[in-house]
Parts: sequence; C-alpha cells; structure tokens
Amino acid sequence: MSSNSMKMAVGQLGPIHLADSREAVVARLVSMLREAAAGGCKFIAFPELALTTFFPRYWYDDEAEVAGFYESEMPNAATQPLFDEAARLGIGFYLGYAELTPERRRFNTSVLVGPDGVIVGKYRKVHLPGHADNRPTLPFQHLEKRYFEVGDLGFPTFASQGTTFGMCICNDRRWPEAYRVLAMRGADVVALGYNTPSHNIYYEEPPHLRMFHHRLVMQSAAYQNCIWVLASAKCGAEDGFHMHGGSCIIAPSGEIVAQTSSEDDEVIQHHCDLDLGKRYRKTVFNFARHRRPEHYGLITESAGGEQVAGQQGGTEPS
Ligand code: ING
Repeated sequence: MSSNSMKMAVGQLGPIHLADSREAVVARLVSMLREAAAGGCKFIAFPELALTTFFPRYWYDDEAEVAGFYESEMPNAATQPLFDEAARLGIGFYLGYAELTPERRRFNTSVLVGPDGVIVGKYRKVHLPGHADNRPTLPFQHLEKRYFEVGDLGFPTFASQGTTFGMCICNDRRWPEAYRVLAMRGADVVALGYNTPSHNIYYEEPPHLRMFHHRLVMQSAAYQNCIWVLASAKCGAEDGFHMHGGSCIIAPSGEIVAQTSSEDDEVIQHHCDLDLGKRYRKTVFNFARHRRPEHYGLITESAGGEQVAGQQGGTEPS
C-alpha cells in the first residue's frame, strides 16, 4: 500500500419515510459516521437528498407544500450534530440535500465537508432526469425538473485531506462528461450519492438492468478517468416506493472493491491507494499525450440528439 492512501467509507441509508424527522435521520448518519471513524476511515460519502424522503416522486401543486423538504442553511439546527461529530472525530464527509438559496432558487445539492467540520465546497446537480409535468396515471413520478434548477456551479474540484475531490449526484453518474471534466480538473476521488427507483416508469425494463447499468457507468468512468468512485445509495422502500441499493467503492482500475449487501443503513470501507489513479494517468489515460480535443468539438456544441445539419461526421482524408 502506498504511503499516499486513505481509508474511506460509504454510508448507505435505508428508507426515509415521509413521517421521519430530520433529527432521526441525522442520528442515523452520526451513527454511521462513528462506525466509519472507528474503522479508521477519514472520509465517508452519504447519499443524495440524505435528509428527507425522495420527494420528487410526488406531485405537489404549490410551492408551500414542498418547501418543507429544502434546507435554507447548511449546517442548520438539525444537521449541526453531524458536523460537530465529524469535527470531533476528524472525519470528512459528502452530504446530499435539497437546497433553497436566499434568492429562493432550488437545487439538488451536495457539500464536501472537511475533517474539521467546515464546508470545503458545494456542487449542484447538473443532469436532472425525469419530467416536469404532472402524470397522475404513473405509479410514482420523477419530478426533479419541477423541483430543482439545473446546477449553476459546473463540475468543481476541491483539495482536501491531501487529495482532490469531485462530486456528482445520482443521474450525473450516467453522463461521462461529468467525470471527464472532474478528472481534467485533477479529481482523484469522486463522491456521489443517489436515489434510484427500482422500477422504470417510462418503459418496460427488466429489473436486473437497473443494477447492471448503475455499476456499468461508474466502473467505466472510474477506469476511463483514473479515479476512485464512492457511490452511496438511499434505498429500500420509502413509504412503499422501492429504490435499489448497490452502494460501492470503485478503484481506478474499474474494479468494485467494496459493496453493500443490504438495503438498510450500512457502512462499507476500503483502504484506498490514492496513487493508483496516477499510474493509469501516466500511461493508458495520459490525457495530455493521447486526447485529441480538436476532434471532439461536437460534444460541447449542442445537446445532440438532433441530426447536426451539414455535418455527417469526420473530414474526408486529404
Ligand atoms: N434517479 C435516477 C438515476 O439516475 C434514473 C433516475 C434511473 C434515470 C434510471 C435513468 C435511469 O439514478 C435520480 N435521482 O437521478
């Protein structure tokens, strides 16, 4: 094990029901943070929207009904015990929550917190899946496009605890561009939380594909970007609506080195060699030597999907 290693953890949350208080959830998070610290971990990743149930599954007619799911400060009275315990134990963490800004803008947000309990950086979810219109005939909905704005902070990275962290949130993990920007900004570790329904409300999909795709996108990204990925689920049946688990720690080789086996609160840990990614970045994925951005322009010129008029791709060989 190289001298540059850090034991890190993922703290998976089981269900959070509508009736569950933030205080009860924070107590669960504190308990997992203590377990990780007791195991010698210096960092733990918690899930997306880790303080409330996954409320975008419900249609609410007016803002007043949904306002209660957002945090207007972080930390705040309910979450301060988590920040205090992290500082006492000297362990950093990633925490996802619904953010309401002073200007009343709403984001699906995560923060990176240092081992002193102070927020190092913030990320706001860029890739919002689902729909914004009311579809009452569906068994449940996916209304992140109604309840959140697209993140306006880009994909920043943060130096903390002797390494460089990036953050993603849930659906971001399905989009390779997110990891590539983070890796180009020097991320060695990407923490991401997720809430992923087990049932596809948009088309018939065999359930086993949910877990296959979940692992596929992150394992590919870890290898292609030479990063550690810490993936933390909120899972199990929240008021009867099931979300899959599969929290895991993925090495820059793309291998899953630790994974949960339950759909409850569960801590997994791994001694992460933070130099492992550098080996790949110096050879097979030496970005400076091998990437050819002069051929990649189309990726940032449009969202894609439509036929890009006049460009059938490629240039005729001279
Ligand atoms: N949830 C899901 C996710 O990306 C989803 C939504 C599931 C989109 C499966 C596409 C396929 O994991 C969130 N919260 O983004």
